[in-house]
Amino acid sequence: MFHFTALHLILAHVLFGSALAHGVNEFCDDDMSACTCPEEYDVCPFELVIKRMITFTRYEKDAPTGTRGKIYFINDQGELEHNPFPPNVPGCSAENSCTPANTVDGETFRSFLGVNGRIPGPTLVVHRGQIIVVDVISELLNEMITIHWHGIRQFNTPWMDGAGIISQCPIAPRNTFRYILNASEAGTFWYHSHNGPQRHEGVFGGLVVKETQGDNDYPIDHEDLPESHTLTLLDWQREEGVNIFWKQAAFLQYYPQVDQCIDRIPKTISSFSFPIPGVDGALFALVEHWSGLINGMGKHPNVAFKNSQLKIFEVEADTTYRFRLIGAQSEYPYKFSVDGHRLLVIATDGISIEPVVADYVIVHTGERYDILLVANQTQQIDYWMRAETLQVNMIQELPPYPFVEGHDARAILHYSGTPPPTPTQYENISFDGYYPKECIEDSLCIAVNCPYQKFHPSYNITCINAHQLRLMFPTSSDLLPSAEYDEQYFFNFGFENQWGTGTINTRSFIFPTVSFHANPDRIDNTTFCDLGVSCSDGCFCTHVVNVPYNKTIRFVFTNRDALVAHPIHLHGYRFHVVGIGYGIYNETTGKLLRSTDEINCQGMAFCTNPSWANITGPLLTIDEFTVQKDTIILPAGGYVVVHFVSNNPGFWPLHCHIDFHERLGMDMLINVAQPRHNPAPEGMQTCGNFTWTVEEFTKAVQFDPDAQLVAQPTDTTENSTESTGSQTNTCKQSEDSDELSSDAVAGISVAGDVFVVLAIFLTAVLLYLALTRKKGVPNYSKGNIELSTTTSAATYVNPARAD
Ligand SMILES: *[C@@H]1O[C@H](CO)[C@@H](O)[C@H](O)[C@H]1NC(C)=O
Ligand SMILES: *[C@@H]1O[C@H](CO)[C@@H](O)[C@H](O)[C@H]1NC(C)=O
Ligand SMILES: *[C@@H]1O[C@H](CO)[C@@H](O)[C@H](O)[C@H]1NC(C)=O
Ligand SMILES: [Cu+2]
Repeated sequence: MFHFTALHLILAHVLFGSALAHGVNEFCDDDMSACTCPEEYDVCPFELVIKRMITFTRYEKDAPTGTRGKIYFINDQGELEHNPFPPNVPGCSAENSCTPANTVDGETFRSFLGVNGRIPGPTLVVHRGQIIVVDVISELLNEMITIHWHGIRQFNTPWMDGAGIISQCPIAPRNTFRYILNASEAGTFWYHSHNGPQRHEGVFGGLVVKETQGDNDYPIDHEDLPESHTLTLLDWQREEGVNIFWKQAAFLQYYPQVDQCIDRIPKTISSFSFPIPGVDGALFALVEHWSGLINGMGKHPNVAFKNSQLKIFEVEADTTYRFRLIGAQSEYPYKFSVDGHRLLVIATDGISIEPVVADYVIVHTGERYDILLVANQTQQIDYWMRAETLQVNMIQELPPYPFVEGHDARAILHYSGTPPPTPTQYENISFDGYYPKECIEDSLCIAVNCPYQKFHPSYNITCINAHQLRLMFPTSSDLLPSAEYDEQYFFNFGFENQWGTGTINTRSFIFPTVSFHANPDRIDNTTFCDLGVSCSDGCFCTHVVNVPYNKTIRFVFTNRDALVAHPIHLHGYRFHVVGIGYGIYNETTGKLLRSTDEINCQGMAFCTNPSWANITGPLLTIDEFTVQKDTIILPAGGYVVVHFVSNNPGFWPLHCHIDFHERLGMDMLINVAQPRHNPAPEGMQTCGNFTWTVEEFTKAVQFDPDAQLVAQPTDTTENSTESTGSQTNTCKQSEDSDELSSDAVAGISVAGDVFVVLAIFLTAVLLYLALTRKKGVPNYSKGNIELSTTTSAATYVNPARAD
């Protein structure tokens, strides 16, 4: 498929020495949904061109950006048909070569952000050890943009992280910005806009780093075809991001189902209700679901199957495939399943885990899950792949409450050998009325990564949650944070202030006016949060917490308002998930009664200074198989405890990955070891085009702060959280100045029945996992894993299986 020669290689090297020339990007053009860099390349050049486009519109390729669009619709034969509007505008033809139509959900005619002419952008496929060079070219009219490389840790290059304003001056219209990254680890990553509410308008795509030794980096035989088997999940919105953002900010909620709210002043709405909740009664979002897309394709509930075009994934019978799921949603977690097939979950957030058999995998925004699917079914040729919200209709008093229908994204799994189904055939695809199988008492279904502790027993669905997953390969001892952390920080995520905006410890994030990394000397710290004073009614400020270098850091994320489960993402790191705690449920209804008793908020209405209710907190352990993630669901009413070694200096955003929550202020910066921050390369200090070379990148990665720091004391002196916030802020003063405790050691303690129950539960889980682990003392090497490379998914029995 790819023709390259030694000459190309030499050419590439020569060109990258100075600048990336157009045309080098021969393995990625507008018509490709995936772009693969050949394994032989050292450096992988890509171009991503960002444009605002209109859905259902094909643009003539030779015309200037945004012009000569032709409207298409999906007719009753399921084919794209040209709507001759404006009159006398001819459709696309062999002479008039056009972009794809981007029909999204078959319904919503609006603008979106196209990457290389499509939504989503192409999946970029590279190999471990390669250097990725991406020129992002903005052809936007008035918006600034950045691209964040989600899951890539950017050691020594925090200014390549693409966090708008934080790591760089956002890319202005008609500018080009060159990102250079190291593909140092294999795994499923992704890229997306990190500036304004843009991501879910289309600026995202997969970034898959394959192992270099052939196809498989997992000891179960499988076909790994990231070009064709990467799925991005998106809850597609009815309106542009800024519209929804400002309506939500004004009224807290947004009602796409109410026509009057779109383009007419509402006159008749007398009662508002929150969006439909999940089984625990908590919400998933403050914006109701509109339609779901898999790889940019889906079907709005108003649209007939024959008038939709869905993504079709081909498989050959009796073969095991890796599918990579990427949670690109703006708001809703999706429960992913494939009719008639069980899934073997083998990786999360780019790291391999011990395989877990599952019927459903829940993927929230920011998360990735890799699954193996054994294509061994024989009854049919086509099966539904479903990504459904977890919303339930509480139309009856007691569970099981039925799941909401139509709030889903569909794709098709097609066994090859016959032509794939056409839209007029979609509605004939069904599977016995049950999917992926019937969940009954004798044969429970398994859901991985529930956003709550459990389903009510009446559902017959067992949850295996993120902290119960185990790594496939042990963490090497030098990278393993200890159970006895050095510093502990509490962050309460919610809508806890008098304005109902997104908050962390009652503080709504406001951006600095210059980039932290590009212009560190020009930072105006008068907007910084003063962490030394209380902010009990809420504050708007630039929330920065300083973290010392190379310590074991514990973060405790809490969710005291118990309104919405939040997926929390930390840039620059992959943390170890050592524990998840949950709220208190009514065992009869399965609904949350209140948030956990383990977190203390000093009786405050808004939780500005959370701590453990019981001084030492729960007993938690960590070992070399403790799962690592970069995005974790924080259950409504519960908490998540993560550990990491603070070995990556930089200003790293910590935020809820729900786009609107983040923009509403549920965001902050973790400032790790400021004296060790590598200065941004020359050229990034001003806005405008930025280009640099692979040689310059390679040099920057080798930055050694110790060589520059000879005269400075060790930075353990800056481990207090007070140092950033000496400036004034808008909050009332209060006695309460002990912002963050830093208890030294976790221990056992007893404070109330709930704590005991939870401690027993956690201990039981850990014991269970310890007992069911394969034998042998891990020696930090791959060789100790007992699965042979010929184990097949069909014969593998998962020891952690709950039934
Ligand atoms: C920035 O790059 C674009 C090409 O992407 C070019 O047309 C423009 O002239 C450049 N501007 C400057 C000031 O160099
Ligand atoms: C749990 O729900 C049931 C049914 O609605 C109710 O009767 C009971 O009082 C609730 N229990 C608590 C502790 O609220
Ligand atoms: C297909 O493979 C799964 C293992 O993933 C196994 O449980 C199931 O029984 C197989 N089904 C058939 C029809 O062979
Ligand atoms: Cu959130």
